[in-house]
Amino acid sequence: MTYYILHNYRRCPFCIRVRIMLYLKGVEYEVVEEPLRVWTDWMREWSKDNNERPRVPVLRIDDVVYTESNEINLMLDEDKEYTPEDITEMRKWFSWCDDVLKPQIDLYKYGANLQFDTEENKGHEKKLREMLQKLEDTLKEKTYLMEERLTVVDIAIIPFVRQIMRTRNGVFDFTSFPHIVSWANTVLETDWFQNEVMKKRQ
Ligand SMILES: N[C@@H](CCC(=O)N[C@@H](CS)C(=O)NCC(=O)O)C(=O)O
Repeated sequence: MTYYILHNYRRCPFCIRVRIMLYLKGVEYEVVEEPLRVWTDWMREWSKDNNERPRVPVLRIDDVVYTESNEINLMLDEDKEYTPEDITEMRKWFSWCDDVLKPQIDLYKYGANLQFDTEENKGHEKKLREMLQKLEDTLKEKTYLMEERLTVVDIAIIPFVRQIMRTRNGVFDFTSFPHIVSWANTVLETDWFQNEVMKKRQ
């Protein structure tokens, strides 16, 4: 029998991506919690041997080790047939999320150089709103980003929308992004997300 182990940090949006996919695929897995910076011995040793900085998620399937949340999800989703054009479109969304949206969320959350400043935050919020507008405009046309069903692309981005929703007790005003909210809630408000994917394990 194939054995799955996920090195995980509960609130990490990258880990949430993978836990959503594992749930949707019905995969049973063991969780190893990684309190960031106090890595488990396995994690420290694996990173040292592979000359990689320790980061979660890491998914181990028997003896094979997978890193990078979106790559893990594509691999878990391999029963779906995607054309090369689909993959190109998916990777565009992945890099928009990880290289454009995520850094802006970090600025909005923590400030430049982790120095939060109320005045500067207004500028960070404005920029974040401009980015979310792109998502809102796409979701005006369709229920999900790529197909008429939840795909790896939605699963990649929804955990980051959740992060914005939870920053400073939900102060971010989503009134002008109704499509983003209802799209994200097709995952975030489900029982399976709240009780299985976000289950507290320790
Ligand atoms: N590109 C990676 C990013 C993973 C990542 O940055 N994880 C964070 C947790 S949210 C982490 O492990 N940070 C520890 C560190 O960077 O030292 C992925 O998609 O899996």
